[in-house]
Amino acid sequence: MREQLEQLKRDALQAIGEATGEDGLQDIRVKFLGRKGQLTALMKGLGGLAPDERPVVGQLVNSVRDEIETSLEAALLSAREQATIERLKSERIDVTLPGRRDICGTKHPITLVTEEVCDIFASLGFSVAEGPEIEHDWYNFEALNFPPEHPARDMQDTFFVDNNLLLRTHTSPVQIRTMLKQRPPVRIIAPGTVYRCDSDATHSPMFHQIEGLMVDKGVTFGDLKGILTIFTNQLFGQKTGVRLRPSFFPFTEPSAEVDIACVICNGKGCRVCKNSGWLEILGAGMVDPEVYRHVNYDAEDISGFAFGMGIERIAMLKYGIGDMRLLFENDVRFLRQF
Ligand code: 2NM
Repeated sequence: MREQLEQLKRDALQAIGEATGEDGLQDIRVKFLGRKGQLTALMKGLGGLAPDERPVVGQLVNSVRDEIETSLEAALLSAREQATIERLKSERIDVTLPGRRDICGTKHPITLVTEEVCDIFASLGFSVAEGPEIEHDWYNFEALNFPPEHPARDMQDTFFVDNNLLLRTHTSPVQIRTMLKQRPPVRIIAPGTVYRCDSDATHSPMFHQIEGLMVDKGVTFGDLKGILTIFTNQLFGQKTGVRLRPSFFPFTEPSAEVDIACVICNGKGCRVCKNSGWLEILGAGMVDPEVYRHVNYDAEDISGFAFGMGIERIAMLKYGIGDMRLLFENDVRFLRQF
């Protein structure tokens, strides 16, 4: 029995020496020390020994178990250490490698121009107002003094949703809604998407506008000219020439078109300005008393001006974009440049 115990110990210690990894060592523990292991099997023989031999051999069993146990623990410890070293080696990262950059979008030129125009008018005391893109005929035409038979009200020019519902053809209904909600002083700009039944190389059925409105006691045409000159100088540069030409809109009287000196040829005449040296960028005028009547303002008490501009045209002039369709194709090779 002693011999068997010594042999078992030698076998176990050898196996421990040859084992690789934690799993192998756990298998050895089961094989030699487990409930159905070799040492347990040997202990069954204790009963067959002479009574005076039992304690001695019993002690030997204990010491063999302790020795195997100690050796196993030591081997397990170093196996775990080795595993950690291997893991750290395999997980090592090269912190000097260049990082992967997030793909980052850019703002659309229409957004950039809208924000810039809004910022300029914010600095002049205007706040941003918004409204629905599907409008009632009344807000889009009637309140703005369009006569019942005006051509803009035609199916040819306007997208109708229903009898009296349409896609707004300008953002002026936002001004009407604002005036109905709020008494003067009013100082707002209304940026937004508008729709017209028109589609060719130079017209998109969906485009963008910013309109503005200032109403207060004693607002004059001089204020209109001053504010819009400050605006064009901020947007296109201090030395940009500005001129006003008489015009007509149903909702303003008098009305004007605002030109800037051609930003391409500096007024000398080129293809973009059709050799005139001037570019039309704004429509404007003193709000017609008929509009005030529709929103219950007293035209004897207050006055004001309004203006409107197309964002696509301004974006094309500002960034030198030759074809408007580039603004709607959303080709990232184009958009990435902004
Ligand atoms: C323009 C030109 C001139 C305009 C007028 C109004 C309102 F609601 F006050 F009557 N809103 N926008 C206006 C005036 C718009 O766009 C070319």
